[in-house]
Amino acid sequence: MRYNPTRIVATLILLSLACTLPLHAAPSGKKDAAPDDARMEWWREARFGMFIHWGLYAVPAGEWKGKTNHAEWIRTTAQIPLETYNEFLPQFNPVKFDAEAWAKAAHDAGMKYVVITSKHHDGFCLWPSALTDFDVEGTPFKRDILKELKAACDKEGIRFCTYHSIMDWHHPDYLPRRKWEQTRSTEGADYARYVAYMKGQLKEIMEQYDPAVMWFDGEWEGTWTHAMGQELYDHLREMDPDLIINNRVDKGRRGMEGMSKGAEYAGDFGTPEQRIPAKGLPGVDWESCMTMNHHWGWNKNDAGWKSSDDLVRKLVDIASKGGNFLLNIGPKADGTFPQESINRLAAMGRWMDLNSEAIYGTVASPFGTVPFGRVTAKPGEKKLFLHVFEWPKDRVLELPGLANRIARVHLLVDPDTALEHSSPEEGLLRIRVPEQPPTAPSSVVVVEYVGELAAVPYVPMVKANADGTFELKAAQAEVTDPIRYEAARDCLGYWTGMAKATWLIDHKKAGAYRVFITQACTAADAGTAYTVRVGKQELKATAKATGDWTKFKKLDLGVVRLAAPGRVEVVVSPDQAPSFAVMNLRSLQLVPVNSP
Ligand code: H79
Repeated sequence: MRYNPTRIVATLILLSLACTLPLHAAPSGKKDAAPDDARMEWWREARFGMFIHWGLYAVPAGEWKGKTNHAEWIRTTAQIPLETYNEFLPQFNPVKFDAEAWAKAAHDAGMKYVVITSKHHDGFCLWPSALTDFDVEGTPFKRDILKELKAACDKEGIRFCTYHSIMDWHHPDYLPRRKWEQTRSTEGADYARYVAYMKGQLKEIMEQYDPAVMWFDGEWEGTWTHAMGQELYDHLREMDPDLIINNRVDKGRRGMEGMSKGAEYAGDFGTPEQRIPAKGLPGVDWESCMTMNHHWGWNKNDAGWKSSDDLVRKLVDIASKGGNFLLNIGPKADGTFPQESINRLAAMGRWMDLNSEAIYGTVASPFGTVPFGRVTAKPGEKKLFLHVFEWPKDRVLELPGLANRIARVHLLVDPDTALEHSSPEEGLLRIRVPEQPPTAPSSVVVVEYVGELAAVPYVPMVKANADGTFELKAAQAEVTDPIRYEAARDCLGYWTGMAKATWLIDHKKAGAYRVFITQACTAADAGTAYTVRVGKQELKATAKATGDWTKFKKLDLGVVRLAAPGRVEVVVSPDQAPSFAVMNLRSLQLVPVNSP
């Protein structure tokens, strides 16, 4: 077979699409919408929460026998025998633990809920459980960490929630054993008895600490079944009808992408881990959980901290797609948060102090990712919040895709000063903004609109150069599937079907224009007939061989006449299905012809 990089890349892209689509399905089964809306209300409003991974693994702090890349998985990643791991019990004495300081740090960062590991995969319990000795009571510390944190959260007005691992590397009845742990006998082990133990512990947690969310994990091993997940979901909801439960209670999670595979699986929200979905997921509840560096549990050697600016923009990105951000802290063995985490929480809090109105209670906007940043929406208040990451140097902010009449535009931090703006024209709203961004890394411009929010597809309009030539670049085209803009080659590629590329030009001068195309095509694939339509006029051509997909040539296609000034659509589309791909298209040019 002939080596064809374009074909290979196209195949890879199609394959990766096939693996990730559809992005989501309903996260949960078997319930009627209305009561769920009431139950989910606070959670949807919240948008920002704190994850806390804390347990015995804070003692080794990620390091074992010279290797430094461990954390909460250390018992397995370092293959530590059970008796050796138990030796962390007498070493766990976090005397500086101050639940009120933790809850206050979450509150001041703008977080509305806290999810703490009641038990991680290692099986260690942060509360004094009557059902095991492998708990905080078995350490010198003895204090009930969940109880203290629950009280502190209540005081700060933060919802207290718990993470609980289904997988358990400590309980003798849990199965399977790790592969490297085959010497630990499974004789007499009874998984059903383990499930009863876990349910007993969950009952303790529910009764003593009344969590608002039960966040399950470690559900993927074969011993845990869909029937068990559904049963546990129903059981917990019966104990507390308001309880919110993540989708890892059941077996429907689609890997680390985290959304559920279908409505037959239990769980109230999807759980993307260490990632943010590329697009909003309308009508689906989801929460991206993420670390501040590369580990969940405390790792003293991990210096890979995300910047505060990055974290603020991630929060905005997630909110603009309709999700929650569950941002992790891995407290140290002395009971304090790492200073790097404290600094980042404080920075996010300073940003939230000025901008939280554009986060809390917002929903995904229909605009997706826009050139300047992201957009959140409050349809009930008829407000859009433009989160500007890239502040425009020319002081003109452009929102593509809005069709509504505009009531008023202002900076979120300066509601009394109305900003000048255009009325949306061809779906483009232009706003005059001050020179400096008020709250970098993301500054919020509020757009109050009239009527129901109406988003329209937007094609940026191309204006003529000084000499009257229109330069229609690949990057500016509006394309249909499967055409894609290839940045590396600066062209429209993957043109393997009857797809079209469209530009809109804004011509001021009537007259004749000569049309040129800059394209590339192999000899084997050349010859596809296509049409360039300029307004109502059509030019017919065939894709020419240029030697290679990466060798571009500029070709003369003929002359068109543009009458009275106005907007004209320019469309390139094949007349026949290509045998492989139509061409790689870099640009069109419309050059004024001087003699009339
Ligand atoms: O608690 C933190 C991690 O310790 C825990 N989840 C976060 C919140 C975590 N457990 N495992 N992992 C992270 C990564 C493991 C992923 C895999 Fe799988 C488990 C790959 C294969 C089995 C889950 C199930 C993802 C794909 C299938």
